Amino acid sequence: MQNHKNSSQAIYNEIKQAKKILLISHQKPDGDTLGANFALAAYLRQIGKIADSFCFDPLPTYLKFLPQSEKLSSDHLLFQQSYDLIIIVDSSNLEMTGVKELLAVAVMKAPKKIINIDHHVSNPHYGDINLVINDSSSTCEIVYRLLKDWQINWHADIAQNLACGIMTDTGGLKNPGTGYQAVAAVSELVNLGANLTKITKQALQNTKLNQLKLWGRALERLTKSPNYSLVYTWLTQKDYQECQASEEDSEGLSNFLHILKEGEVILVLKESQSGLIRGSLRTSGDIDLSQLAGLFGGGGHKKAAGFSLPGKLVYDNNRLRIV
Ligand SMILES: [Mn+2]
Repeated sequence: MQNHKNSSQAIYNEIKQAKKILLISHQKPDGDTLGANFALAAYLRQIGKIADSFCFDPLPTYLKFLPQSEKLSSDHLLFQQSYDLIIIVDSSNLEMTGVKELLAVAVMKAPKKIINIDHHVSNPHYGDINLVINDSSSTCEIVYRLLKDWQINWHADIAQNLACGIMTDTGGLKNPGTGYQAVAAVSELVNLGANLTKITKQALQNTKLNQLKLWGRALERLTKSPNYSLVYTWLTQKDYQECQASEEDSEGLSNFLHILKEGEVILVLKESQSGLIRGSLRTSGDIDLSQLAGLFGGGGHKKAAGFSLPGKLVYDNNRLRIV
């Protein structure tokens, strides 16, 4: 915790000195990276700073309910502006921002510090100041602790964004990454104005019909490995086409499979259009999946990780093969 307190103070000092701050979320954004971004931006604007929120990809429709989300920009021209400080949230490496090169150029032109706030185990501490807490449920939980340390004046915009990040990254306070701190934070955020019903309806219970049909195919194929405590399933490009679903629609499936009683490890293999097979691993057990995913060149968290391999999925003679 000593480390956390030191970084917390260091980050506060940098913010105090800066006038104009750029906040960056990871590409293909989720509720956590954008919640952390918008919460920090709301706080910074409150204390009179200029804060710009950036994400390589546009705001997903299901997150449009987040306060101050309308200010999110995907404009690369932002990187030509002069910022005093850059804060990157929920990105386990610089590649995840999608703007690694633009960042490098911006820092070279006018040196400025990069603050890295994240909860991924595989984060290599790429920032000048790094606040990486692996056992945090979410980046929003870390930002919550920061804002508590700084004794800010809370308002509902900040609370709603942070609660959304914790709720989405923990699957509604249910997945194994959910600790006491996450539950306590959400409880207090509700007291500070967060609306959990709205977050649940907008960001957690928002599965589309075609998406469920696609998941249905994967559910039908669920197979328990005879040798390992592993349950796996798969989706092919044909499945996406026949269900009129996009690759994005398979997201959430592996988290959903946490409801399974059997299997310590859940593996979902998905054929992507790019010729890669993406694997998502989930566990409720005491296994470090980031290491397992690492064997295939992937990474992630202890309880949730992923990897990609070149190839296609073929199922014949009751066997699934990668060719
Ligand atoms: Mn996260």
